[in-house]
Amino acid sequence: MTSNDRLTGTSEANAPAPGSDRDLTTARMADAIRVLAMDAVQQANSGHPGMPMGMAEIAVALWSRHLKHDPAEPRWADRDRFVLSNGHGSMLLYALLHLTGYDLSLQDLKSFRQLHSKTPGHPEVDVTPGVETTTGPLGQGLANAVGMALAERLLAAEFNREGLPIVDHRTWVFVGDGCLMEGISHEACSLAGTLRLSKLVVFYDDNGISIDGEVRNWFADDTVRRFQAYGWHVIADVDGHDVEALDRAAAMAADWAANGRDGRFAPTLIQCRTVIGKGSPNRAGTAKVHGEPLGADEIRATREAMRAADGMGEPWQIPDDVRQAWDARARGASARSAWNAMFDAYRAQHPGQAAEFERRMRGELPIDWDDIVDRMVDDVIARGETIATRKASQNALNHLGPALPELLGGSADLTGSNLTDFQGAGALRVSDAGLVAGRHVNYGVREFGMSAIMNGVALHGGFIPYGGTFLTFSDYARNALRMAALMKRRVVFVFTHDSIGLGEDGPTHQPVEHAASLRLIPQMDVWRPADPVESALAWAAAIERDDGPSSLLFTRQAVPFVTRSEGQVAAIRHGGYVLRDAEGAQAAIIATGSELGLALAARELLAQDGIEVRIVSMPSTTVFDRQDAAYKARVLPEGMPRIAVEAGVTDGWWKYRCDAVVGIDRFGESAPAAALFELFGLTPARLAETVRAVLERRPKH
Ligand SMILES: Cc1ncc(C[n+]2csc(CCOP(=O)(O)OP(=O)(O)O)c2C)c(N)n1
Repeated sequence: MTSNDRLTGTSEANAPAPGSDRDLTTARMADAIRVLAMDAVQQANSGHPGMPMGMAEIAVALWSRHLKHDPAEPRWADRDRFVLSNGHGSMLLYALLHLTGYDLSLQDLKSFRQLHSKTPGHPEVDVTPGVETTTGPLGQGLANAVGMALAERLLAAEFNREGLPIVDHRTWVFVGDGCLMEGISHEACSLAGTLRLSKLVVFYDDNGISIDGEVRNWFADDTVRRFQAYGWHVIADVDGHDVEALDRAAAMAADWAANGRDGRFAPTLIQCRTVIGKGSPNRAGTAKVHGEPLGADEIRATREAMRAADGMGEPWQIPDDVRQAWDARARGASARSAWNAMFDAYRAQHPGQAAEFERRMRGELPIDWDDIVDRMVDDVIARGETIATRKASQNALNHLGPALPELLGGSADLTGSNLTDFQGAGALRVSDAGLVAGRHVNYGVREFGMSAIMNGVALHGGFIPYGGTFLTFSDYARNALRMAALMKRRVVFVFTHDSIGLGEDGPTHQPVEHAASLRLIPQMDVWRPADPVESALAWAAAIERDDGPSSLLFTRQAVPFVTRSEGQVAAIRHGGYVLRDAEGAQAAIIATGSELGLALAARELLAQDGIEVRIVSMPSTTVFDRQDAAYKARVLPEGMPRIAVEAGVTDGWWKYRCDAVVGIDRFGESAPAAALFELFGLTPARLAETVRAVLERRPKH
């Protein structure tokens, strides 16, 4: 038996006869998408008409017959999630949101791609109501969707009660050839298959065209068998312009999502054979229609050629019957009120759980959060341990994990190195019936996939995802980190083995430029804590931050515990603070992470020579940079020479107007850590020497 179904033609008994009212209505609905996409791209003089025109019937089938949503409440917790992974076709989504009744006017469509419009070039979450995630970098939307489907399953397992499935929705995705060519689609779909995320349904826009032309010259995979090999259900060879066939495929996928297929739960791929730019007499089926306006003549010819476009003859013209057919507000309102009634019953029977669900979906921290942090910090200080900061991170998680059920951890196959699991976390596992819930996800060796999946988990709501890998592999994940920052989502990226201090694994594994390069990403907070106290507070800051991601950089090697006053502990939250000072300090050493210990030792050496220095610990430059000018001037006073030290590239430190920066502007070497710190001059003696040299260079007052 082949495990894919073939659905072709409309010959089934319940399909409307060609030319029937229903057939005409669906054709007019699809043509409405086409004209809006053509007109908007033409007006903006940029954009991608081909995909919306080619996926119009798929959109009709899904959005008018299957998608559970309420245009009046785009944030309804139990809505189906819809992800346009091929985000260049943004006009498809904008047309759908406009036509189904979201707060997106025709005027908004006319402002497509203009400054501050609600219709930016690619879909952006929080800009347009109904857009679930920011897409455009191909493949990542699909990975986000895997995260959404994972979050749905886990929340359902945690909160649903007998007869009260308050979490029960599907995640629908549109992808094109580009998404499936991208490597991240392999990472994400392989994991989705393994985890049997049956409520994930992907429509593949199999049009054979990408920007360079016919994809058979560079993308000849057997996609159906590829997804079967991942363990997915596949519905192959669906005519992507036959709404009835698409409807049946979606219904089948929805049935399998709920009940499994022959008892087997798996995500579903629906392979839709389409023609890019369908409807355009001269451009359909060509790469030319992918990403440029059709032009006035071709638009006119397209309008004339459309069989069902009566009343759509002028730009932006959508007749009332088409608007009514698309309007999803009544259906949405009734679906949501049914859910509200269920939730009321849930609240009556499980008041604590209901409140907790609402808290989680709002992304609020528990009421006793401050106490949780205080207890954690008190414990860390009392222990006073000299340990690796990765271990300190795990100790923090042992406090935070049990107290915050929304924390969902994970690692890209480095759990024992990243120390991302906490006591009692429980590993997420699968059984024949689906997921066996746990609080730690083994993402496998899939750094990019993990990161984009975590973004999807955060976008879904109900969880604060975190996941670990080695810092040097942050590059693999980089665009997902950027997307988390762009989308301002609370995702915590744990990066251990943060310098040459990892030692023998050598330059392939020793990050040099990574801390500096993560700090370049706007809206990304980067922490490189120096000891268990700073590690705990870095975690607290990352969790409290609800408007962006954080990268937490931890050492492999042990670092000395640092004593602090209460005021200094509090000041860690400013990102940089004065840790040691002296009357008449002649210079400030700024240090992060494992180099703080070095700076403290250099200070001792200098003191023996009668040179007093101030030590500034700077666990987070990104947070420090946001402090007000007065605070920054107190920490780094004008006129006090500054010497920065970090086991990484020096570039980023010059912005603090340093007199010298001690760092590593080359790749590392394979050797024990101590030998490497020696080799690169990262020793107390060399640092003290640098300070002396700076002071000698400075004019004496
Ligand atoms: C990661 C990434 N690489 C490149 C691009 C630029 N790009 C946008 S669309 C596209 C081709 C996509 O082809 P396909 O998915 O088949 O879309 P269609 O031609 O069907 O619209 C490319 C290369 C991108 N958006 N993201």
